[in-house]
Amino acid sequence: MAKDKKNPSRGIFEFYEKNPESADNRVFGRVSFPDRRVFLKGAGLATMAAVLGGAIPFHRNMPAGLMPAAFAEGLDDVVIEGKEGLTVLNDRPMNAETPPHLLNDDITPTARHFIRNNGIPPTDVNPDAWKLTIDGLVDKPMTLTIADLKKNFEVIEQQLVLECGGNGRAFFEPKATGNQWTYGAVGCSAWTGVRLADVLKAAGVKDNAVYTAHYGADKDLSGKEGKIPISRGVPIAKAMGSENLIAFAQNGEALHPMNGAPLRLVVPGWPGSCSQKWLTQIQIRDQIHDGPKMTGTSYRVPNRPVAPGEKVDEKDFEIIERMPVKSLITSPQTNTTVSGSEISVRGHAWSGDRKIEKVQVSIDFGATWKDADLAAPANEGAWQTFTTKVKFPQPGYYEIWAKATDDQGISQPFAIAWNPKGYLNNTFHRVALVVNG
Ligand SMILES: Nc1nc2c(c(=O)[nH]1)N[C@H]1C(S)=C(S)[C@@H](COP(=O)(O)O)O[C@H]1N2
Ligand SMILES: [Mo]
Repeated sequence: MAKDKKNPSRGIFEFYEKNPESADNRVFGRVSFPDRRVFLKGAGLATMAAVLGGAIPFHRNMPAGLMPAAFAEGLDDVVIEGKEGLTVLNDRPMNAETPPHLLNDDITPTARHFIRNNGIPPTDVNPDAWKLTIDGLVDKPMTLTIADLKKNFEVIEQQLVLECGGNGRAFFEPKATGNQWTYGAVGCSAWTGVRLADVLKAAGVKDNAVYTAHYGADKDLSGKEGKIPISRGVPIAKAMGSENLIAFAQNGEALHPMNGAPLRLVVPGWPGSCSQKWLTQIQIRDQIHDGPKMTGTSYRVPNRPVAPGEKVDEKDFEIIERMPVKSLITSPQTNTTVSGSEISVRGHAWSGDRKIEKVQVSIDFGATWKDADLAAPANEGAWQTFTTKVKFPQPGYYEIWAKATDDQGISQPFAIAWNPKGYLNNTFHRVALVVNG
């Protein structure tokens, strides 16, 4: 730990970056699940203060095992054209998330919008020749070009939150398989397109319709013709909401190839997987859609409380619908050193298809909370930006926590109930800071 002495404020972060689990053990002593709320004292506190090179003013409140443990290891050598600063979790299929401090804008730039692919995107896409078919239980099946969509329906631009159902998976214990998303499988870009509901109304949805089925042009990883990586859908009532778009532009430009060019669905507030990319067909069905990633444990959670690690029968799973209330601190950046006793805090909050009523911020591990200023959403389906200032009583190590509450009075939890595939983690976002005087 010679390096820690030279730069004590980086020390704790490097220590954690190398091996978060052993760091946690050394700092806190061996704390095993589910008893993670052991408080820092004695040897643990001394080790922590030593690696930090400073005090932890609110150490009496500090719960163990909560250090920013999951520093995603990026595949640094992967370059994605038109994307910038994303952490690549996997490159086949391509999956990349955005570090929270790069999500500071009200409208997420395309270069910073995450990528979640289940298969291999189409290449040599010709937007002028692209066709979307609406069929199944409709009076008038139709096949439309993008020009037809623009000509026949009202074109609107909306700021819409897209979040992967597995965002936050990295923090589940025991570990859930799948992409180890930390915080950044979320974005709120300005999408341009036509309302899904307007197109479905024009096609005339029949009375016995139950669910949509979405299809795209990407290929299965195996490359097998006819095998599709993902086809999900939503209940007709959700599809008829005015918030959902069939989009052909993101932030005023053609869609990025990794975000579904030339045409995609954007179904805000529901798991990102409902927002089919490279969209070619929407079929209306008389049953809950059973395409790939609709069944089994995909985008489904147990319908009852389960013990961490418990094997759950597939019949006890239900489809995830709306995404839960959540917030993200986008400034300051975590694992940094700040100077001065007062700093500005900023971030965003969202809750499925509800509004956010309140965002609170804490610098003392949740002992006290302060209401932040909260902006109205730009439109239905957009996130809401919060800002506030926090004052630190003395130099040392702090964490800034944020907690959002929606218009149904539902708040983010301190800890999340485990589920087998690690979905819907909406615990507080925590930013680690060293404050210099
Ligand atoms: N055709 C197709 N659509 C898809 C996917 C996919 O793999 N193929 N992934 C889905 C998932 S799981 C998510 S979270 C969102 C991510 O959208 P983005 O990559 O534009 O951020 O796209 C959804 N639409
Ligand atoms: Mo997803």
